[in-house]
Amino acid sequence: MTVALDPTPLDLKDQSYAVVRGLFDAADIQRLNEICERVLAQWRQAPRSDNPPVGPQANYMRHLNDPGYHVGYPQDLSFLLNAIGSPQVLESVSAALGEEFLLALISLYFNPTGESQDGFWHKDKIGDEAGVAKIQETGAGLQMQIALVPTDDLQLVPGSHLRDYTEEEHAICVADDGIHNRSNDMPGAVRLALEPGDAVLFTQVCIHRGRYHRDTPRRTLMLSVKKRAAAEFTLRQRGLDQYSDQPWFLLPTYLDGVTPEARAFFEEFANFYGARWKARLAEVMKYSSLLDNLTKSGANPFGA
Ligand SMILES: O=C(O)CCC(=O)C(=O)O
Repeated sequence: MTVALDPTPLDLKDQSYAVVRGLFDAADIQRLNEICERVLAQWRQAPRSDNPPVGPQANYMRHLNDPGYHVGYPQDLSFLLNAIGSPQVLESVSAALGEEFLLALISLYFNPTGESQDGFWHKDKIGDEAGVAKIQETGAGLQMQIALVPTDDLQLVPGSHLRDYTEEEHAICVADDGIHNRSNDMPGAVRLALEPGDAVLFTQVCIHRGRYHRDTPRRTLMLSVKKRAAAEFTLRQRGLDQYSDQPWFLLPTYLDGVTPEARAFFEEFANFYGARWKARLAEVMKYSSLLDNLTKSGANPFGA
């Protein structure tokens, strides 16, 4: 009998994905799940960014590590950061990429409260960033999804990151303005079944999609990382974007309670983007003090 084995992090370069079983134990997953549930409830009431919009069709939220979601719960924030920066997470990512990498962002995927939908097949649009890595086969970065409840909502086509779309894939993903891109007939697709504490890593440029069924509970924490070469390229070309704009890392107490190993990972991110966040802060200060002075002087800021 042949027993199918999960691809390991070293296999990501050929397979587009890897599975790590039991990355976190049950107690850690329960705690992470409670934290994510609380943050999700707050996000639904008072989102701290408008992308994606809150609503019945929402199925993910960004930046769980925004401290605005943890006011009064500082230990939740440090627990989350310690999990994301834990040795087992960073070692798995490092083995998969084989290259220096930085934090990109932390997200949560969840089942919608509105209509059920099968997601659309796609390769993430990362543009020229895809071409700057030293090891092309492991891509520009990756996504690591950590199951907080049992899930088989992620599907992907192994090996599809190494090539363009086949004719059949093109017909599903791209042709006719994408009207077939939720097809359930993608050739060669695999569905990833994860138990709580298991993780899947996958490269953004493989063909993949999620499933968003109202009655299928989903709580999946996602760490996105970028290779340093890709982060340098994108920062040079486009400056900060909605993902890298995480100025809360400048707060002196932000990493309180974070272990030295995890701290090193996050400090690298903060050192990389810090000057850009500070430059933005200086602009805001310049304009807010101007506005203050205009208001005090009774002037109409929009007058001639
Ligand atoms: O897991 C999902 O629902 C989809 C994830 C996805 O499309 C992505 O990370 O680009």
